[in-house]
Amino acid sequence: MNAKATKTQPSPVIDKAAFKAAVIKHLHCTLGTDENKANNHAWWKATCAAIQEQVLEGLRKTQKSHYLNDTRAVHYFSAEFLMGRLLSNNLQNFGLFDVAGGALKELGVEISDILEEEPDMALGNGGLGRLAACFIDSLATMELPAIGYGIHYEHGLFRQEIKSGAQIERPDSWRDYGNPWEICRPESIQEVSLYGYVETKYGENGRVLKEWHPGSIVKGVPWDIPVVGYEGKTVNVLRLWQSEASDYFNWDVFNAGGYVDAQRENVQAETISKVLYPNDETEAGKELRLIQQYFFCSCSLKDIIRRYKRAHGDDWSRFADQVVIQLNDTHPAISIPELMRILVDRAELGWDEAWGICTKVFAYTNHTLLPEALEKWPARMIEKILPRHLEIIYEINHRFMAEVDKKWPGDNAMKAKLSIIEEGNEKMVRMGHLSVIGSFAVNGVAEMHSRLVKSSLFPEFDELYPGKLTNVTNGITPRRWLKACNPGLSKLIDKKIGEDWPRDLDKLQGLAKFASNKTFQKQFMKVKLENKELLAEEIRKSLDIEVDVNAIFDVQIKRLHEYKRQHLALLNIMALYRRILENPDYDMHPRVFVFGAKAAPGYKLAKDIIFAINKVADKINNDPRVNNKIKVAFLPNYRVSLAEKMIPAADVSEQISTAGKEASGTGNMKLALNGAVTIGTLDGANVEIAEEVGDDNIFIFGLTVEEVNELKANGYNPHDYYYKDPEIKAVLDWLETDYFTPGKPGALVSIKQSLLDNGDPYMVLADFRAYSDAQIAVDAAYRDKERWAEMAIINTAKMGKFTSDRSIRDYVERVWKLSPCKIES
Ligand code: 4GP
Repeated sequence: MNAKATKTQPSPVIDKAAFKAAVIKHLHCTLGTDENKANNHAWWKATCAAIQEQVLEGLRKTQKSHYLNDTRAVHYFSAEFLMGRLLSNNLQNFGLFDVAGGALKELGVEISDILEEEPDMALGNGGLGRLAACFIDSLATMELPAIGYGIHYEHGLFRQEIKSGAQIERPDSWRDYGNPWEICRPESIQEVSLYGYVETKYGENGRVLKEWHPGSIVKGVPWDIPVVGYEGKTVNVLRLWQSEASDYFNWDVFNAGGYVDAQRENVQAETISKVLYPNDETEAGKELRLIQQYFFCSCSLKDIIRRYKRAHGDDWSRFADQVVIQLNDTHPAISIPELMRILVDRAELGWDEAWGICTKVFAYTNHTLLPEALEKWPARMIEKILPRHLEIIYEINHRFMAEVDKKWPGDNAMKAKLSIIEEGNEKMVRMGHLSVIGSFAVNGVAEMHSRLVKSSLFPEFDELYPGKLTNVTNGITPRRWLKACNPGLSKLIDKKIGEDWPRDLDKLQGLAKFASNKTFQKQFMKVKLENKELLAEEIRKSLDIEVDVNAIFDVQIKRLHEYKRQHLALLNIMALYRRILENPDYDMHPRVFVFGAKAAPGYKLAKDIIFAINKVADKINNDPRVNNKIKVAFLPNYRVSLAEKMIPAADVSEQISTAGKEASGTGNMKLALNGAVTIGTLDGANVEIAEEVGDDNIFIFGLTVEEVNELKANGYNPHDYYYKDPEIKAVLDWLETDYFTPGKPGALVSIKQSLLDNGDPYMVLADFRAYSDAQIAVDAAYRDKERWAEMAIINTAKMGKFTSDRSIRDYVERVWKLSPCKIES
């Protein structure tokens, strides 16, 4: 190896002997056990406690430096943070992974075993929540003052079991045996008001004063999760709020003999942070969900204000210089009227001054164009839970309507279109409009998505506020998604181009010149093979299916949704199966189709698709005529820690959404970074991935956004494809028989119905032939081993753009205007 390696691996802060001593100390003094009695769980906890010593020291120094420098900070408001496991990440970031591994080995413990003890922190559904986790990793790594704010859900995303092919949801209990990372901060408890009524009073000079008399008060208890940056210098905080009954409210009832009533209040209050809603990209409407949103926003704003006041007292003039708040989707949009309420009703600022502050503080990220995902709340519901906020929303809207009238005089249709309030049978509050109006910047999450936000979602807002709508393409942290999850490839890269790529991912470009080097190709593909062996083992353990590691590992991992089109992949698998049955010599390289996906519990068709994949898998995997050319493995309970095992082993990355529907995608980036070649549509960030890797190193197929729109406008009829293409017809008809579900004909028919009777809303049939042909091209390309290795290497080499450090840099320059803060030791 010939690299002029720049050595910037984090240097270990303590040595093996000291780490070992720390683990033993915690085994004895924190856990009250010893080396002979400890099981893996105890070893895991003791190891966490040992590294937590370093983490907390870093946290203390960071907070002190931020305070002394009175730093401007970003506050990332998100209802979801999909963190996954933290031990390996924290060890890596302190440069202590090998040290810990060595220390544990001397104690007779394998680090890989104890890492498996950690439950995933699954406080999110999918893309949006995992993005938040990658962003706070980058913020800490880039030494930027930042706090993540969210909800301390007692139960995260459900655990998925598969029974007879169908998804069963089980509760997730990530904190059942204690969580070693989190720190409770009772000194920073906040109180949150709900329900009640608003009293209007008149103050000096006839000033109208509003007083909200809440019907209920709950407590927000903060739990801090330290977020360690790479090289461990900055340790920021993720602050998650847990709801509890307010003492003051319950004791009154309790003392009056109402023990049961007091308990009921307790239960109601604690329900707020009990569970994460398991829907991604689906409509709102549930009262508890709105309460959750308000609860964490109100706690977080009060926390920010408390911190600000400690430095600046009642002088609000610097608030917008010190504070920027990023709204991760519209879920935290209720923060806008809440800040207005605090400024106008509590701090007694005039409306214009308050609005001036507000609109310099908030920025909003849109993550989806799907109409069903654009949050709207019944005005009546807001009025009941947050009566004062509804008044404020009306006032914001009233003033905004005047602006609209100035721009488009007398245009009532325009007013109706842009209003925060949607009139109809039931008055609804459009949270997207509120977010755009109350923010100084609005961004989409990939070039194409941001273009569509401007041209189809908010075109008039773009006209009204030129420059407010912008783009920040998503990114992923290479520390978790390459360095930690793929040690084999990371070490190979270190040797080839040096060790500083986790901080500066553009450095991976240096691999491109070795892409056609036979020796490097062999080394690269050897790592891939080893990763495939590990995944094969996982598949064997979990599903009792044997897969050939020389087969193409074709991976589709993401939430189950019609627009992501797992059923398109399924139809192609069925078509391949049929071709083999019709022609036993059908020429294809063996392929293993690996799926991971959770369906929202109430999303019937998504669950039917999971069932269908499993039923088709059963049949194909056990049919000797297939001769092992196809295997299908649906791995249950897809989550961050499973993704970390699947991604390094993938040859092919499936990114096959209907063009215009996937805002960005981030799995596409993780897979390509680990040397998988994408088969995908021109959708979301696939477009930018294609730009980076070049057309020769990606398989693009299918309708473009323009073609999708044109076909829709001309009256798309899926029956045309059904009757024209005999293979499509045969495969869809197959779903109606009992071939895959013996004795139960029609068990899979809902998929056929959605594609024919229901009009195929995501144009699966229109794209089927192009997809199937692209898969044949993938097959051919894979057989040329050297060409394939070159493609895989180029994919890794060209992913520099997709580090979340670059996304954060874009946010800092375009939106947040933040400076890093050096941490004094
Ligand atoms: C997701 C989008 O579907 C995905 O394309 C994007 O990469 C991700 O956000 C992060 O921006 N949306 C959601 C959601 O997860 O719940 O709307």
